[in-house]
Amino acid sequence: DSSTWDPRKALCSPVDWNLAEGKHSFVVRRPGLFTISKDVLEAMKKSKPIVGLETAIYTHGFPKPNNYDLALEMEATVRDHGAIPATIGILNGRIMIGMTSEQLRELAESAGSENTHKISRRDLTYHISASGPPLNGGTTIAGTILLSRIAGIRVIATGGLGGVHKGGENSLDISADLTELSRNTVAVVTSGMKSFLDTPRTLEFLETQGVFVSTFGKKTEKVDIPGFFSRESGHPSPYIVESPEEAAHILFANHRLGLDSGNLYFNPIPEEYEIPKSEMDPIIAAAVESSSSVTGKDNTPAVLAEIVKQTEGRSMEANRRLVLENAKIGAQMAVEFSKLWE
Ligand code: PSU
Ligand code: MN
Repeated sequence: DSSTWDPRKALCSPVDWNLAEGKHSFVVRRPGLFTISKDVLEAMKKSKPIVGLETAIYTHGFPKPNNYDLALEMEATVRDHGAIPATIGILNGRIMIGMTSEQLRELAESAGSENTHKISRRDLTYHISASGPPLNGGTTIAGTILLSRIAGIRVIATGGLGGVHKGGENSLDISADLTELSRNTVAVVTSGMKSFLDTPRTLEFLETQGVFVSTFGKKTEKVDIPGFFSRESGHPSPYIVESPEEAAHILFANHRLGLDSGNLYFNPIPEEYEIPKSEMDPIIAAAVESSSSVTGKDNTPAVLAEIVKQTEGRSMEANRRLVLENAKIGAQMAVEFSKLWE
């Protein structure tokens, strides 16, 4: 009975039943590395729609205790819209695909501690195999994409996408979110690149990498790539998608062709929660400036913390609202996708 399958004891993965049932080809051949929550395992077995959720937003985006509250709200929103949430992260050196609320609490409360890190592709193996104290990790979009792919999860809902940083043509600071999108057929629902990135260069990079880039909106209107806190960025979206159903069809076609590349679905922040671009631009510019000495993966959290400070928390509330909207759209896409995959 695979519902009692324990990755720490199992000699083989649940690959057989998953392949037999078709939808979630779970090809983990390294027992002991993954812990799949009971809910997610059950959903995989029954081929129910699943939405992958990242955790860097809890460990390195939202401060405590809001991070834990948001984790619960995200999961509830996915469920309210007919899908099962799979929050993905590293807890005590184990890759978690889905977590209980106690596990979510443990990860969220460990934010800021010296053994809790931000996990992209290059960080993953160290955290599950290093000697020393057990490590925790919040997976970035890149980390979440690659783990979702392994687990057969097709749709991820998140807040802000990493990209090419301003000055990236010199620093070469380009998020692994972009390269990971280029090699895994997973759909990512996001509200824009993080506000302080170089949008045109990020779009160029995504085009080169063959990533499908779209924004939800009306095809008869001009639609921008959203600017995260604001709906506009001044840069038109390459494609416009009108509904989660249409998005699911595009993702499905990508799977059928076996292109191996990812899909981006930008979902602009709802008008009532947006902070106008004119207001955010100077705040962002100042935050980037004051964090310019912080390099590598610590730069993003430093800039975000400064933006929260300068907006007196308004940016955090906007972020919360948009990420919950994305959980809803992600769930609707996963539901539509599962109808096509039948
Ligand atoms: N946007 C936020 N908070 C975050 C992130 C984005 O508002 O914590 C995270 C996401 O997990 C994203 C990551 O994948 O930042 C990108 O970081 P980097 O630029 O270091 O690749
Ligand atoms: Mn970077």
